[in-house]
Amino acid sequence: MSESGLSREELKENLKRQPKQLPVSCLYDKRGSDLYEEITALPEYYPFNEESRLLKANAQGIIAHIERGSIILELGCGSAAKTGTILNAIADRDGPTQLRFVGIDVSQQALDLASESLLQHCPLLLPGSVDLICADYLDGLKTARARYADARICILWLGSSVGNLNPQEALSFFQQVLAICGPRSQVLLCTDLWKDREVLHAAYHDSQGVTEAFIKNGMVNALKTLGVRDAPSLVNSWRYDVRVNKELQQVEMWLHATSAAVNGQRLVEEGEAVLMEVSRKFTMADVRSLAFKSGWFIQQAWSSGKYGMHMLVP
Ligand code: AVJ
Repeated sequence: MSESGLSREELKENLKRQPKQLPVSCLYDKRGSDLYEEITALPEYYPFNEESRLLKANAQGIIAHIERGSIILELGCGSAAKTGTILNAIADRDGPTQLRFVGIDVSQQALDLASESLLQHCPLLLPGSVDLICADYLDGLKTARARYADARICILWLGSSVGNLNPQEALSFFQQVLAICGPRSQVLLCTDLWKDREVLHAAYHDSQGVTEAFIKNGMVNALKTLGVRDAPSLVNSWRYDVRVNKELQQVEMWLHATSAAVNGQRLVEEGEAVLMEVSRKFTMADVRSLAFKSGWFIQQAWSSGKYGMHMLVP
C-alpha cells in the first residue's frame, strides 16, 4: 500500500486491462471527498436531491419495516448527510436509547465529517451510540457483525453506489452481504433509474466542471502513487468525456490522454482513453432481478420515476 492507501499492484493490474480502468478508491482521497460533496450540490446532479426527497417522503413507510432495536448500518456513509432522516424517525418512534448507528467508509476524512454532521442533524443520537468503521464494505460488515453478534442489522446503501459495480459484481456483492450478515439483516437499497440521455449526460458533465475535476483528481492520485512526476499538470490537459452507454445501461466517465504518462515505464500512451468510473442505472425490474438472484426478497419498493428504493430481506 502507498501512503494514499492505494495499492500499486492493483493500479498496475487495472492499467493492463483493455480498456484501461482505475479502481473506484482512487477517487476518494481528501480532495476527492470534498469534490464529491460539491457534486452533490450541483443543479445538474439530480440523484442527490431525488434521493433526499424520496427518503423524506417515505421515512415512516421505511421505518415501519425496521424493527425496534435494530442497528442502523450505513455502507459508504460519507458525511452521512441524509442518514438523519431515518435515524430521527426511529428515535422519535422508539426513543434515543434504542438507537445505534454504525457507519462504514474507506475514507477517514469522510468519517470525521460524518461524526460532526450526525451530532448536528441527529440531536437524539447519543454520542456513545455511534460507531464509525474505516474499512471497505465487506470487511466493515464482518467487523460490525462480529461486534453486534445478536443484533438485527438494517443496512442503508444510499447514493446508488451499487451503480459502480457491474452486474456480476453486484450479484456477488449481495450474496456476500447475505453470507456475512445472515437472516437477521435487511438492506435499504437506493438506485438511480435509467432515463433520458441528456439528463444523464448533464449530471456527469456539469457546466462548472466539478465532476471533471473530481475524475481528474482520481487520475492524479493514481499516477502520483505510481511515481509519475508532475501528475497534476499532465492530467489537467487531458480531455474529460462522458458517454451514455445505452447497451450496458450505464454512464461512463472517460479521460483521453493527450500526452503519455511515464514513470520510467509507459503507463498510459498518448491518444489512449482510460475508463475512470462507471455509474450503472437501473429499472425497478433490474433491482428485483438482482435481489432474487442473490437470495433476497423485496418487502417494499418506492419510486419517484427518476429514483428508486427497495427494502430487501433474506
Ligand atoms: C457515488 C457512485 C453514486 O455514480 O453518481 C458522481 C459518483 N461520480 N459524479 C454516481 C459520481 C461522478 C456517484 N456514486
